[in-house]
Amino acid sequence: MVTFRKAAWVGLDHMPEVDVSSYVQQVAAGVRRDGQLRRLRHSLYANYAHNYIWGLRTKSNDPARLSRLGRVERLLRQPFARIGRTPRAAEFRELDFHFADKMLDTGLVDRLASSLFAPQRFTDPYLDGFEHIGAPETARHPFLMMQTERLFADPAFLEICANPDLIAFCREALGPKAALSWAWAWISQPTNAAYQNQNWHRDCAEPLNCLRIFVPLTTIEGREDGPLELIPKTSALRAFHEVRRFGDGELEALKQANGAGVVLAEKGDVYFVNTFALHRGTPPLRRRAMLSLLVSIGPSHRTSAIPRRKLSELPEQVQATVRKNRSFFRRLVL
Ligand SMILES: O=C(O)CCC(=O)C(=O)O
Repeated sequence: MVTFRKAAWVGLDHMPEVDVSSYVQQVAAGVRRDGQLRRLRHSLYANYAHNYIWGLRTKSNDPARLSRLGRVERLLRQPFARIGRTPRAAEFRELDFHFADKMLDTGLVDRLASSLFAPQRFTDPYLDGFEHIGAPETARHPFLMMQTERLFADPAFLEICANPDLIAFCREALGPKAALSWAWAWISQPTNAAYQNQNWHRDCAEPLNCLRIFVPLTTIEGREDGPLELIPKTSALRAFHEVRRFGDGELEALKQANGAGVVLAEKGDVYFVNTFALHRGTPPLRRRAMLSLLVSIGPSHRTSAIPRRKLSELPEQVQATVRKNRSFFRRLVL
């Protein structure tokens, strides 16, 4: 369960989430440059993002309120944008879901999967203090998260984010101010009990206008691979909007009425989800790897922890796309 924080002034030692390092830690680790102006800029941005989420977004989960606030955000940030006009974006608005067959090159997906399956330090955002150093196969823990800084620096990760059709869909669904705001890569390990996000929930602490992109890094052929399960058309539903996990039994009628389903996918397939809709991961019997991108108009409370890089520091193969889509990458690239 997410621990709901309160609006507050946060300092340079603030960690936006378990194991997402603070400005001070990043400077000490050499992944962020320091300076008086940089501190001031970071401080202002981190406080804006923190309070946008913990002061405004999480005040209430009432879908009607969120929809009103979301409209205000769109009006302020992109007053002339027309969103949801393409058939696929209109369908996404209705269903909370869009599946894109073979959007990515499978070799590229394999490259990121290799980085994730390599021996390294893994943590678990749901379990403060947990770490596993080594190969994933040697861990028994159900959830292994790749270190964020390592993920953001991975050339294959950047190449996936720079897929022109992926960016185009985000703009169709959210508008021209859609930007990459955070990302997670994790391994779900075989387990016979639902762990954390493998229980029904809504994502309740994400920006007002956002979507999540799921990129399976291993094939999801059936139940044994722990597919995402979704109840479509529930992002605007008033029922079940409390911030908690829900039991299968509680949602049975809704699942029947809306046609809940699991998402099977081959490597290279990508799916876009409005994760304010009811969803859950399912416990896999085989090891499963996933990349998920958060794309939004406003920032996530974690966004300020992204050490932004110069365009010239990015791998050459992504520079042209990033240059063409500066707004989409504004939170990653200076
Ligand atoms: O593992 C999955 O497919 C589900 C992830 C999920 O529910 C979440 O991250 O909120």
